[in-house]
Amino acid sequence: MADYSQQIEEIEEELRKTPHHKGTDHFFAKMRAKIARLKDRQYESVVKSKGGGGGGGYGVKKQGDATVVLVGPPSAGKSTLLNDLTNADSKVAAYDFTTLNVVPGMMVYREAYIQIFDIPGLIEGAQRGKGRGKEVISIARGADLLLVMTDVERIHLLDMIKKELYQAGIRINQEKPNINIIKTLEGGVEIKSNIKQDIDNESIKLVAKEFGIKNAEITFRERVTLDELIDSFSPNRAYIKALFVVNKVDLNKKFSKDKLPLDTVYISAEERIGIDNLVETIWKKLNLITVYLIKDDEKLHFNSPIIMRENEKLLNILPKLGSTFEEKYKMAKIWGKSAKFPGQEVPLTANLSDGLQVRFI
Ligand SMILES: Nc1nc2c(ncn2[C@@H]2O[C@H](COP(=O)(O)OP(=O)(O)OP(=O)(O)O)[C@@H](O)[C@H]2O)c(=O)[nH]1
Ligand SMILES: [Mg+2]
Repeated sequence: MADYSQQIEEIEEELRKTPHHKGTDHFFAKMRAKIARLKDRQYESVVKSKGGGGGGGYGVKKQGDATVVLVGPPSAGKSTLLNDLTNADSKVAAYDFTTLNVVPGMMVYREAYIQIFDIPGLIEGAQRGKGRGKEVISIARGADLLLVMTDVERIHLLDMIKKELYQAGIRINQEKPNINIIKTLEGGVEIKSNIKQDIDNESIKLVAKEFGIKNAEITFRERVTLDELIDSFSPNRAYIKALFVVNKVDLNKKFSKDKLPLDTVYISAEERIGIDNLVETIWKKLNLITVYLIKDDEKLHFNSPIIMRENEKLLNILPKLGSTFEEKYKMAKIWGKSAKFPGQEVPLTANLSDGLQVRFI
């Protein structure tokens, strides 16, 4: 395996020595893209050697309606929390690295099956493979929601975790940059943007070239930073929602919440303080909704719920019913919040809403 870390380190060192000004803009764009490319290759080689991404080298399968992963430093109380929330029995102890593998648990809330993964602690340098870093990060990439967790005594470690995740290509609570890249056969790189960009066209072309793109139409629909531009070329970026959790509030009631996001959740996993609020916040962050399928011969009811996501459409229900259903229906009757009147007939491209009752016709 090529020594990517050393190459990355050498370029980073060179950038540290180079003054940043207009005259060195192009050099920086090119080198930062080069680093991103090397990190992608490094990641790909690790995934290959460990046999599969997403579920990761641990060979755990995603199940249920959504997957939540607990990330945090050793001894933050991740396993204690998993045991609170699910039927799992993950080992808890007062020393670091008690958990050495992925321990799955299932939480049932409002009829949704939410899978929760407890994983080994994440330490500084994880992204380069320290501790069980690579495996931990590959599990985290598969999450629908990350619970980024520390305890009252070590709130500063949230920044370390954020940094490690970022370095590993995970973008938390961030939208994918609105840039459209269409590869073409000839004509060089054509750049279209209605919004003035801070990055000049030459830098954009240099970044594209680093990623092996010589001909393309690149359309910007928003103003982006150089990092966001590089992100949009990289195949290994994961955009994942995160919720910050501070544990062990029983130990210290007077810690400062100043630098923490407003929606941070404070708990004591051991004394079960704040757990109900945490569960409700997880549910909200996942944007899950419940819809009810009404068969041809049935009256309206709220039995056999189907868990969907807020941004999905009626047609996204069909694959869950079985392969033969996708051809069969073209319309649906709906009852509930998003129906203009009870039993409104709508096309399958109509949006879902929580509590909606649906009869396909
Ligand atoms: N006071 C207090 N202690 C807690 C709380 N939650 C967990 N602990 C203790 O903290 C220690 C570590 O808990 P674990 O749940 O094993 O932590 P972990 O994050 O899974 O640790 P690793 O598996 O090593 O990464 C244990 O001694 C727990 O009893 C809490 O809310 N309050
Ligand atoms: Mg543990």
